[in-house]
Amino acid sequence: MKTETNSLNHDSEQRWYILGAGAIGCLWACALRQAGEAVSLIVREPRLKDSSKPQQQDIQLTPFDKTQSRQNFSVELITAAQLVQNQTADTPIDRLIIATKAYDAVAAVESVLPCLAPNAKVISLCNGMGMHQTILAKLRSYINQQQDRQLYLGVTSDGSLLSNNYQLTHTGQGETFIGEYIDAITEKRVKPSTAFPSIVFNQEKFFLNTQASDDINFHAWQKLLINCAINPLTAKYQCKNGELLSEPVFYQHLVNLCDELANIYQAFSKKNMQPDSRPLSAITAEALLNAASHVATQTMANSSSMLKDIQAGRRLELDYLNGYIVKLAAAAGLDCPINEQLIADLTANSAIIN
Ligand code: KPL
Repeated sequence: MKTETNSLNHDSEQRWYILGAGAIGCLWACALRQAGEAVSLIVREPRLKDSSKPQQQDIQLTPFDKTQSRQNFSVELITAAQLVQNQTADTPIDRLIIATKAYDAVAAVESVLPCLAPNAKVISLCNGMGMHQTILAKLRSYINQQQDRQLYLGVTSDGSLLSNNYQLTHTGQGETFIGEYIDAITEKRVKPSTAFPSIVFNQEKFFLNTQASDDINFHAWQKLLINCAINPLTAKYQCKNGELLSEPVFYQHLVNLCDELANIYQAFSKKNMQPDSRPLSAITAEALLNAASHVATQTMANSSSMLKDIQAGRRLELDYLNGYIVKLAAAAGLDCPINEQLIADLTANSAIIN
């Protein structure tokens, strides 16, 4: 096993802060450490041995390519309270990754707002939609007109599994599209956006496949709809992703759900042509079923994040997935009985488990 050496000095220019020490947060931490960047994972207090000070932690990564040996990457674990307490003017956070559950994202960003640099670049790798507008408003609320914090979306199809004690397996080599989030309803960008730190696009140094996108809305919507199709059905039927295609009853449910999702999406997209994006109406029911089937095939032996959440008794991300779609449907005056029934079933189910 290889162990990389970790520089402990706090060179704020090169340090990335990651909110959320789950599987995706840890995967990005390893990729950044391997590329020579410093990384701090912002964690909740109980994850520290001594809550009064930050600590070093090794993450052991099993790479996607099984011919490569396992590697240890050392990162700093720190709490938001410690960051706020110890902040000085010359150590602001200028690179922040949000890798929490969707429902925790706004509060997590708020907890580090006082430490964010005026020109900080913030990227959200969260599933779901409905929180980005609020996050952008929070980022902008602390600065004056001349300054410009930017929010990016990272739409990722990488798969990873984190077990206890920071053992991480990169289970699926996907790709991540990165583009600036622009709230089309309230904001038309006047200043051209500056680029996201180039290290994450350096394919020689950074082991994740990343691509800059000038049409991030399209990727974000596509991922949202795929998650809305696969996640609640696998949680309802307690099945692996691939079983949605092989069990006729599950598959028929998937077909009907994709139909309803695509209808709502198309009604919404006709009303809200995004100024910086290709027309959103490119996703038809058939295209969505194909895309969802492709992802279910690629990840056939995996449990979706919602199935894992329900099995672990955790809160579900429904409000930011199908719940978000239900809100759009209501605004467009459309019925969405399949989505509503799924939400009702899963809410009842997770209440029993909890
Ligand atoms: O992103 C996923 C998730 O589980 O949240 C999919 C793509 C559905 C893979 O399981």
